[in-house]
Amino acid sequence: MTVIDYSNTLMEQTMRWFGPKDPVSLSNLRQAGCAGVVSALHQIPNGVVWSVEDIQARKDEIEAAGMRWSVVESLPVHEDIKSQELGFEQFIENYKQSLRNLAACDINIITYNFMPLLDWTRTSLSYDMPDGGKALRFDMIDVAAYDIFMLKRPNAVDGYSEDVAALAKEKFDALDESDKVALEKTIVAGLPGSEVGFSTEQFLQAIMVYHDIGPEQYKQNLFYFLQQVCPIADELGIKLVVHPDDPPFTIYGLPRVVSTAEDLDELFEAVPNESNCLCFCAGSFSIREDNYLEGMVRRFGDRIYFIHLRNTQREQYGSFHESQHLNGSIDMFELIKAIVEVSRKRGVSIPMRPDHGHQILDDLDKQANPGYSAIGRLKGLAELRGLELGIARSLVAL
Ligand code: CS2
Ligand code: MN
Repeated sequence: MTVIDYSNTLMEQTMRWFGPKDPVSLSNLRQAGCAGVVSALHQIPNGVVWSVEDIQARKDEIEAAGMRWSVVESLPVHEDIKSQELGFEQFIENYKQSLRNLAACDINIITYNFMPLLDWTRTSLSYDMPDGGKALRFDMIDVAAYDIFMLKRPNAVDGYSEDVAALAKEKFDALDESDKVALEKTIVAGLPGSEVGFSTEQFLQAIMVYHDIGPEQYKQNLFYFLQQVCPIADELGIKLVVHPDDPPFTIYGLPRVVSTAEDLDELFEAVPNESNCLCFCAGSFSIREDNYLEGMVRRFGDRIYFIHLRNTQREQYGSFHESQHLNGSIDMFELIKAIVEVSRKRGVSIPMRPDHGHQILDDLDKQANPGYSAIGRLKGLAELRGLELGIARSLVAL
């Protein structure tokens, strides 16, 4: 009997699961073809140690659904560690303890980011695509309008070109009160503290703390954090994979540290430990035209332990939207080819997840975490899987 099974790709196929409250179930993920799950203990406040019991319970739940817990995304870095606020050393100790507890449960790929205040930033979570689907979008004019006229950050206008500032003024003048509330709500949606409700004044105050720190010192804060935790992670066999800045340029004058190949060179030079690794988020890096993605995969290949694949379409003035997985600014064929080559050379299967998807079909009538609807991601994963299989097989044939 001939059985042709194309389910085994070189990259381990995973999707993110936000835990029992996620409207997309583990069985949905399994049906999408996932072998692994990317998850975090979102119920535990940032900075508090993850206990072995809680980790094991999540792991058991995932395994009972026929998959494995491949990657933690994220074990968040407390804001006080980023700003080196008095008492931050205790949060570093807590971080080390969570790493020990994760290793005790055999979980060894841990994602984090080092973006001050905001995780990702978008200005629309339901941007209409021509085919009727909805996508996430970042509009530089909206950001400038918010920054200059609502946040009223001192000298904010100097950070934008004259064109952008003029368009922002026009836009702001046309917004009514409910538009303003909606814009602010979307902008702070990526704030780790957004659930505790940041007022505009508090947000501005928090931003000013990072202005005072400045980009050079902020980079040193990242290196310091890693110098403290990496030796423990090395011993535990853990890979700490940093997620790049999203978007990879400054917004609200906040410092950026993981946006370019040069940043990565500096990061790995400052902290050469083998646990200091990278989550290669194609979508985030792709926002900068000067990031040559295939080259970055080849150059930092040995440090890549987790991959996010999504595409973006760059627009005018630094705006962008999340496009279909195979169409956009990234040449996904070239990128996956580089990943396949690096994986083969290293003899490893790197976990990969489709990072976000459009809301399509039944997604449109359902609530999900922004970017994490079931069908849009399933479509993305299926397309990426097919492309990878085609590339892998033709590379063997050549
Ligand atoms: C993710 C990030 O949803 C997303 O865009 O890629 O939120 C990512 O999980 C964090 O930055 C990693 O700490
Ligand atoms: Mn990502």
